[in-house]
Amino acid sequence: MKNILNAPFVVEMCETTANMYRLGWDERNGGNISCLLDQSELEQYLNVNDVIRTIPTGFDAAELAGKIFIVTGTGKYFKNVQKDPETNLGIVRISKDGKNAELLWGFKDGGKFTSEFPAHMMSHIVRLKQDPEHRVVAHSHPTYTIAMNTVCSTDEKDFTHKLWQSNTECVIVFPDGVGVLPCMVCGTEEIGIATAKKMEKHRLVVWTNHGIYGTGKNLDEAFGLIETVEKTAQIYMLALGRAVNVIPDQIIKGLADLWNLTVMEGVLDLE
Ligand code: 2HA
Ligand code: ZN
Repeated sequence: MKNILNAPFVVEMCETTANMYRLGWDERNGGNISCLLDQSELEQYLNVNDVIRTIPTGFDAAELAGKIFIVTGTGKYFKNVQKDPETNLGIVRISKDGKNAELLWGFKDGGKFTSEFPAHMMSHIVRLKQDPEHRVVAHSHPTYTIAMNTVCSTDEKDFTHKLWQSNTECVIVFPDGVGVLPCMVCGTEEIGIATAKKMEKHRLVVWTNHGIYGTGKNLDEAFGLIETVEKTAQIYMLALGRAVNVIPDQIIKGLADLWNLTVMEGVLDLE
């Protein structure tokens, strides 16, 4: 067996959480990440028949039965993942009935997965239907994204438009736009269901007064989506009220056409 601490999926989780912490996005225990693993890759590092313990999922995850995820722990700090991955991360397999997660590695101190596990798992279910190559759900509390969401309407077309208007990268990186949820109680099945519903159309979902979810085929893609929103939200907040040059809708359309992208409906006014 190879040493799991050198496995690319463990190393990448360590690097991503460390990057997010250093960027100031994940204070204290803020943020959580889950990544769908390939069983044959995992078998190079672990005997997947050895279940350490089972942890109730708290909701019906049967659609993901047999799927294996590496996930950050509840109450754990992104700041600490790199120095102790085996305590701050866990690898879990969803049981046949979807009621339990079978712990295969990690959460060494008796811990369990993030409180946002329902939102993560429900988002995986929806994103896998949109894109079979989907693997990652990442949640973070990036400062400028939350600031922009504080001063802007929660209308997701308006929020998406403001981002597209502020940085020419935006429509190219997220032509599908950003879904926005109103302020809700987090850590619940209800916010999980609402998040997953938004994920039918968007890879990015803002939780008002809280943070953002990004998804993708790998950690780079999920991180890159959040990073692009956050960079642009910073531009928006720095320029607030003083913008003279916003990107015209014709140019946004031109960028999308150049890259053969289908953009979120109802955002651009091209009359
Ligand atoms: O786990 O970010 O949304 C801490 C959070 C909850
Ligand atoms: Zn959060």
